[in-house]
Amino acid sequence: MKRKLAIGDVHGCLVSLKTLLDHLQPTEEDTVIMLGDYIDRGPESKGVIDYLLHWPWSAELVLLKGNHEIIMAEAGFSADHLAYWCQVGGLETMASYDARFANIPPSHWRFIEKGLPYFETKKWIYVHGGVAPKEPLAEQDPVEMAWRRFPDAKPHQSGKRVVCGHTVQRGGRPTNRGHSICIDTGACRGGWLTCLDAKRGKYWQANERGKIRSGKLGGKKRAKKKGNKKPARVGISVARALGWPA
Ligand SMILES: [Mn+2]
Repeated sequence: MKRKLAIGDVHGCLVSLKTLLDHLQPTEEDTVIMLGDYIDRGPESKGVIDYLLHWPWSAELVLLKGNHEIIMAEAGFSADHLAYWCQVGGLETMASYDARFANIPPSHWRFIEKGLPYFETKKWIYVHGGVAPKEPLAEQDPVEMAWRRFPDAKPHQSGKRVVCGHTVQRGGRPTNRGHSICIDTGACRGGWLTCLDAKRGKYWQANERGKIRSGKLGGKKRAKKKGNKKPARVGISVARALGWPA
């Protein structure tokens, strides 16, 4: 059985990632698409990168780039960049390298840089944040694709449906809006790491306690009414100051 298995934001949650893949046992017929945000906030960012660099499965592995990989790659540019990274979970990543930049091997820096902006199949688009609705994918800005938020998602002109991460779904389950499905379910915040087989509408989730559960994707939900906007976090204002769209 050929499967396209999309996995959401890992954020250093190695136990969740291993638990999920041990359960799914992806074979050479499968493709595993990692949606990015491998690092930051969670306990084992270094371990997650090592695991993916030494991918133990015969399934093809597709690695997308999340906004946290972009932030880490730019952390060395200036004190402001470094401070921003630390605010959004970089401290935990640094801790996983014993708090020394010199301990981050070149292979890990290359890993951080190499992720793709998106991956597409005949019917699906996989991306970290989201896509601009009216532009061909190849013409879109990769940084914007990593930062777009799920509530702003609109159908893409190609007619393909989008699978994304990046925006934590508070209920701990993936959200299906028809044209777009978000599978970031807050792995590093005591939540779940989600893997979605979009074609079959089936998902599996694991957490840091090594638990597994599964479910069927629900029907599309209406967008919630606007209003009651939460105040932006400190990190977001820094991101704006540095020219990153929040
Ligand atoms: Mn993200």
